[in-house]
Amino acid sequence: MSEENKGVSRRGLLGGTAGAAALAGVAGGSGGLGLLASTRAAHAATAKTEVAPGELDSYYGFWSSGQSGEVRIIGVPSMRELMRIPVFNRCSATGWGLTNESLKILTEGLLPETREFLAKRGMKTYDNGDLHHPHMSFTEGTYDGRYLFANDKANTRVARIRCDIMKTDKVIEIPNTSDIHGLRPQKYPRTGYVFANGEHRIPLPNDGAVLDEPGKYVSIFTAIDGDTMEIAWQVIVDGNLDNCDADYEGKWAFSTCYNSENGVTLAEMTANEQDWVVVFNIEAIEAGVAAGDFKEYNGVKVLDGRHGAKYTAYIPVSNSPHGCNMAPDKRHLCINGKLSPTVTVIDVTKLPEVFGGAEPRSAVVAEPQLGLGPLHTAFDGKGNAFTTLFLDSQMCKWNIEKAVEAYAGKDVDPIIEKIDVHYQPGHNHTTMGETLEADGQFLISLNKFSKDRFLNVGPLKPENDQVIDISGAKMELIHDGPTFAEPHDCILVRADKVNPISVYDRGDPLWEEARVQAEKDGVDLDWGADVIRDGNKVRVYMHSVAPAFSLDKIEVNQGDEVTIYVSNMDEVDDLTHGFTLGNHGIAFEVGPQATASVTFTADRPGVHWYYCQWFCHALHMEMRGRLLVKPVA
Ligand code: RUQ
Ligand code: CUA
Repeated sequence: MSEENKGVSRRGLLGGTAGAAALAGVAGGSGGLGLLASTRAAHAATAKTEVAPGELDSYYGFWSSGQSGEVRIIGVPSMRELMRIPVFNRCSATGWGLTNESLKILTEGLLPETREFLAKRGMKTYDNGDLHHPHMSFTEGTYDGRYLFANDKANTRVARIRCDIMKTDKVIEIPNTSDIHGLRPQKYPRTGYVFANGEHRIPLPNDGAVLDEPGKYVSIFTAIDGDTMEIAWQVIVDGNLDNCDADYEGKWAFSTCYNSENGVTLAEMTANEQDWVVVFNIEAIEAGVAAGDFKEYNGVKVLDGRHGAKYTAYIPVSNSPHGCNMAPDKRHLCINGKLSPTVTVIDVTKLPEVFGGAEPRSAVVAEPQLGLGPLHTAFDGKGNAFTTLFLDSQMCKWNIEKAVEAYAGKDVDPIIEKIDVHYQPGHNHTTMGETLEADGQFLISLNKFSKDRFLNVGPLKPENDQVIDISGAKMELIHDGPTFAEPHDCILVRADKVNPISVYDRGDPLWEEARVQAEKDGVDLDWGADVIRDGNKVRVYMHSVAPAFSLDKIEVNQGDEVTIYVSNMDEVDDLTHGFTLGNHGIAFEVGPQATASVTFTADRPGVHWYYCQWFCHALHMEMRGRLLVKPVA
């Protein structure tokens, strides 16, 4: 936090207008005039975010949650939290990480060595994650509503969420690399590839043979097939990978690289004046794969894309660039300077010449100086860009074409307007801003600190996501939205692009294993009320129709391995049941027309009640039964 921010309350500084901010400054920033002005501005602004009771938001916001490991769905502009989708975390409400169905998804994509490592610690999968970048699948340059993809920086994974049911359906661990950070789907012709950056450099293979020899570490760029969630190929690069994006023609992917020094300490990593952006030539890489120009590590085809390779180009930019954002004009790629006050604009139509031998910086067509700490840039689809200034705690609106003219020597100022946002904005995002349908309605500023902006909740403060109306000539701050750790990023998707179902299809592949087992056991998974004994394995098939389970008593012996399948046969919208088994750490959700199951060892003799924990009926409290565990002598 900068010196300025330490002393001064910013609560009164953030009115809707520059005038209010100036007045607050005069008043010392601690109430008085500034607070009044900002209160007035807030009243006028409320109308724009108000979505009346019963009315729907116009955008789905998909929010990352950082170290919480989940994705959250937020209605925009109201900023009402609509849902949480567990991904890399363990969820008490839904049973994610506990049910057999979720454990299958969470474990089947792990590397065998990881499974072994976790088993030694008594774990089946990780129960934490660090989810930074949620992005939707694309078709022809815009969101297609099929999937969301997200990275886990903590445990080197990538997950896919099905947007028809808003549940995670694939989680894979990425081999040969460490700590996936930047993640973006291919925009054209479709996704296609999901590009993922391994941020931290490690030896390849990382088996202990190389330890304190950083010169032998590598960073790896991964392309995942978004349809199969298998790894298509990987490319070794020089430097550290950070954020990435793809173009609108399916030709290129880009990654910002800091640490071109290949250092391992802060001083070493920031020594050079310049780092670079790496451009990946998709066609050349695919040809290299077809021609066999790779080595296999962990069953993955790994190409060498270090300096001099035909697969990559390294374009020098200032030290430690961060955000990497492709503009919807299909032409301009914005590389955010972070340590440098500039955004470097690359014209992607000049990239064939760079691959043909032209000087790499010849593709740079603008480099506006915007302010301190540019991190990420968003677009309005009208030729303007909005860049977060982390150190200045501002949002800077600038014009791309004017920046190009200024770089060519013309006396024009590309900066249109700057407004104060709350402390230290990281990502920002505009409505549909990373698609060809960018519509310039709202801009979100995801601010890392909230400090004095809300009621004090103790030393750990929420973050503050602010909504800015960008539809008019002036930016207008219209809403603050506190959020729990740590929304890194979000996307704003026009509501008509997303069409989830309300009731599951009984044929959904999610519970395929239950279906197969029921068939083997000769029972009806839909309408079962059966207990099948198979040695010391017991399989219980129940269904639920409000307000009852089809079994109100289950008898097992101490030491039995018990699997309980619950099928919710209610066909009504919003009629979710649950299954909680008391004093066993077992609870999960069963959506309408879904099946979910859990397996545990019945090693607590006695009477244990199970109950439905999802309010479903006037007799919801009565929706329960007993598990009788007979002690073995
Ligand atoms: S990064 S604050 Cu993890 Cu998206 Cu830029
Ligand atoms: Cu079923 Cu509550």
